[in-house]
Amino acid sequence: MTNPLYDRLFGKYAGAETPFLILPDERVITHDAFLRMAARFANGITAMGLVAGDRLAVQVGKSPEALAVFAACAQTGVIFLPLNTAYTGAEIAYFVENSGAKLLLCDTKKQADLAPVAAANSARLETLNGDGSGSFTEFCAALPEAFATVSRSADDLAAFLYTSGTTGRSKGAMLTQMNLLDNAEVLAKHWRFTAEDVLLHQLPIFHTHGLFVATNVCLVAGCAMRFYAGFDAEALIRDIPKATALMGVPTFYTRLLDDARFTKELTKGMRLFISGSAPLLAETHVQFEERTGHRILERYGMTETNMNTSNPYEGERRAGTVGFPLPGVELKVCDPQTGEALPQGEIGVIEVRGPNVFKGYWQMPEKTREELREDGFFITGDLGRIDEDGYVTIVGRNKDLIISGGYNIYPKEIELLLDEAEGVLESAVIGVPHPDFGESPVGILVAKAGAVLDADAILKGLNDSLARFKQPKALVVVPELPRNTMGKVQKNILRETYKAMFA
Ligand code: MLC
Ligand code: AMP
Repeated sequence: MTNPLYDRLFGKYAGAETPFLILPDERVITHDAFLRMAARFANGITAMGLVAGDRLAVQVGKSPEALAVFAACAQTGVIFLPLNTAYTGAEIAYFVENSGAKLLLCDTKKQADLAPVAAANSARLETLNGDGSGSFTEFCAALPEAFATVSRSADDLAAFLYTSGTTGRSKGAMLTQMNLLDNAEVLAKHWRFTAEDVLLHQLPIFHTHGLFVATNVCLVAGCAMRFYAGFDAEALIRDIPKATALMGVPTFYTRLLDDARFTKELTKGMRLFISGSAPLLAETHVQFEERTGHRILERYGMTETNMNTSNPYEGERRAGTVGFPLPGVELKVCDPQTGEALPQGEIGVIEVRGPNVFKGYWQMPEKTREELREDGFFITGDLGRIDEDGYVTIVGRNKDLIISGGYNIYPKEIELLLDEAEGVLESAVIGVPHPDFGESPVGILVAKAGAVLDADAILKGLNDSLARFKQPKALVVVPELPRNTMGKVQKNILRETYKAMFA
């Protein structure tokens, strides 16, 4: 009986009294203690009637318990479906309905809001709070600390991560055990992680970066993580001398650079700073090196593919590039119209293939066919170029996507809501450079004849439907939207007009 994901990430630590999670109050959870908690949760999930292949949706604050739910899913073969804590009840309703989740875990504060969602979908609802309390942990408290691991194969599904699209609703990316394992093992080796490392973990654990990259790499290497509820610059400054590595989105690094206490002296014991999920400005890379002497290692990935490329550990970490395809990953730059591979140096859509690439979108065979070719290449929608030394540079996107502080925001989702607001004739949402978040959404509105738009009321009206981080940071009213001869809104003109809005 084997279960590759559980065996290779978790099971191998049975009895190991080595530190796994170090909490801000210096409390240590060893690998073995973590495994025992996960086994209790595996017994709990099983007692609640879930079996391998069922979906368990979690919208919970970051905690050791939340992470142990992921391990319990691996051990039981249940598919783990983490959800952004910022999502509204309306957004969660879609994920629960679409995934057919049997169990939904949420914070007690969200319980009243989500009870009707769970009931409408015949899902069980239990609570798990950021401090580890809740009905789920109470249910599991007296259960055995051992669980007979359910047999699974590398091709079985391990997780669903929902990702939005340029049109329509979010799609559940189906990730197999192999997708996660292969990538974590490649990355741990590529970035030289060992049991001696201590990773500063301040990313959320409901996305690829914090969950599958940061956590799984540490589990492969056997090292400890200093584990925080979220980004906290004070805690970073305090704890950097006790750590060796940090993984973050570019906002982490620009914020650290804004702090005069972040110096070469402070970071002298650090081995590695890794950035990803959004473009790191070459200028940030240069400033970071000037300040600390460290060259940030930038890598490139996606929910559907895990990590695709990385700058080298040894060798030149080239600012403004995302490095080379990782071992086992094939990457080509293709003509967006024909799909033909383009000659080196030309700009086109990046396509990738390898054991890291997902299995498809849950119950969306057409969407899967549109993006995942029969030969296994996934069309990323990112525009890139490969230089003569083989470094990949992302130059833009062939998809209408805004990335704010590492979170993806699809303009269409916001435009549909703005178009419904009182007095609005039509809208266009664009991404505008933002000093903290990299990019932020701005809504451009056209009023119906005779209507006077109230921007504050329109923004307030989004609160029930749209997570705060997706809401436009500004609304602008214009007489009409610029259109080309085909009638298509020219967002490039709008982006140019408003590019200095947050400068
Ligand atoms: C928070 N807010 C944001 C935001 N995060 N607004 C825009 N964009 C964001 N990313 C808003 C909140 O709604 C709130 O608004 C206010 O900012 C304060 O919230 P907060 O929670 O205190 O913010 P903070 O802790 O400062 O968070 C900022 C952040 C965080 C950048 C640290 O967003 C973050 O951790 N981002 C990482 C995202 C990530 O992990 N992405 C990986 C995706 S995987 P208000 O108005 O209510 O005050 C992927 C694949 C790959 O992309 O390659 O890795
Ligand atoms: P997500 O769907 O949340 O996984 O976001 C994936 C997207 O983030 C990619 O398609 C890219 O557009 C972007 N991305 C990730 N890493 C980088 C990077 N290092 N540089 C530029 N864009 C990146």
